[in-house]
Amino acid sequence: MSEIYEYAKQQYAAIGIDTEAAIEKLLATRISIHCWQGDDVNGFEGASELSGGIQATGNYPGKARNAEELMADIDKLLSLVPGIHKINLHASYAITDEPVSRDKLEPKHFEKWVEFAKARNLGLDINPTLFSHPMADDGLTLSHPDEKVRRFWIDHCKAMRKVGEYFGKELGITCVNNIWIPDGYKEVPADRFGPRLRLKAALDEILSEEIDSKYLVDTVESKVFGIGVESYTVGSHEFYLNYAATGKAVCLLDNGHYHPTEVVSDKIPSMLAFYDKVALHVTRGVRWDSDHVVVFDDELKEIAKEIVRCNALDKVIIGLDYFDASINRVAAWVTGVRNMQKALLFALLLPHEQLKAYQDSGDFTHMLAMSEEYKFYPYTIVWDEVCKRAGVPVREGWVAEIDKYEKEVLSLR
Ligand code: RNT
Ligand code: ZN
Repeated sequence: MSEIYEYAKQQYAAIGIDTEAAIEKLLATRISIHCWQGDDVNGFEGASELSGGIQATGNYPGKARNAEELMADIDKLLSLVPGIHKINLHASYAITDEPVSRDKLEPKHFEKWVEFAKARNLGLDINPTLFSHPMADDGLTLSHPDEKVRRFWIDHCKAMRKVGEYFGKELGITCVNNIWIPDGYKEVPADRFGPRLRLKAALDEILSEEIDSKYLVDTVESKVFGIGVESYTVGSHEFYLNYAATGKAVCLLDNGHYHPTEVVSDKIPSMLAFYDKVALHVTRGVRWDSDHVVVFDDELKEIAKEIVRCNALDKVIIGLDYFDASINRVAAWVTGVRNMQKALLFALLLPHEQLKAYQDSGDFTHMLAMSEEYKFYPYTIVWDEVCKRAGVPVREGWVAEIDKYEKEVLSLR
């Protein structure tokens, strides 16, 4: 153990914090890393453009063009972040010889991913893909007025639950199946009720098959608006919050999906007062749901603090969701994952009991003064120790690795 880590350890011990326990907890926390940062949400179906009101802007060279390249990039990413994680897939990343219609996808079309995950001790999560597809051309899927369109997407979502169950069984790690739909209207609609009733019925049918929660957890992701669907979103926060109250699915909160002054950190304890589980898509919206790379900002720290002080590391399912095509994509990935972990470590190193006691006794002077002082405690030294123990580059050491990878691999694509 380095002298400098010993120093940090003592500083924290003096305020009742065990850095060893914090390191252990951090390294035991799997982050669900989204595969789609590697290829701008393209997938392997030869999609010509991203639809559904989301956008990856930029044209940085070197994006992964197939499964082999994406897997190689994931390997590079995993070598640069501490801990063991989960990879979050979309249906559009199925690996098939011939094109397979999304409503006909089966576990066998994801065998290669299971093989990949097994060899690396990873978990796998899944998302049905209800965008970038001719059947979603008008931006409507599960709430579509046409029964045939709804049928296609219902069957797709059912198929993906079976894939998720297969992941859970094969890997022994519960798979999260997240349903996000782009459905909404550009103009103020004439009917807000009908689409929501159709969505509710569709979800009921999709989720009607009992699947052991040891293998699969279903989540539903709400949104406030998307590009081209500015006036109305079928799957709003209230819609899914109430849907989750039926016990059929778990809410997934994406912090890019709320009004600008509304924060997910504050929603976490509200959710935990009623639910055993809540899922997150951690992202960074700049002026809108822009899905910028996650940085070590105040809201990220606040989210991590809520997870830790609610003692909910096993209740809050942490997933990432950003896609930046304007910089080296692997660097973007690594930056966000490491920041999520840094924020969790920062939160694990705070004396929450003491700060709560100040609040409960009405001593807001100490609550504020001490919270501010703790921001300058040596958590960066503990982070270096985490990286050392996990055998990944310390501090900016990983950036040189990316430069090398760009030169030797990405620039040849
Ligand atoms: C879109 C949602 C959704 C997607 C991914 C690709 O606004 O955040 O989670 O980003 O499914
Ligand atoms: Zn999301």
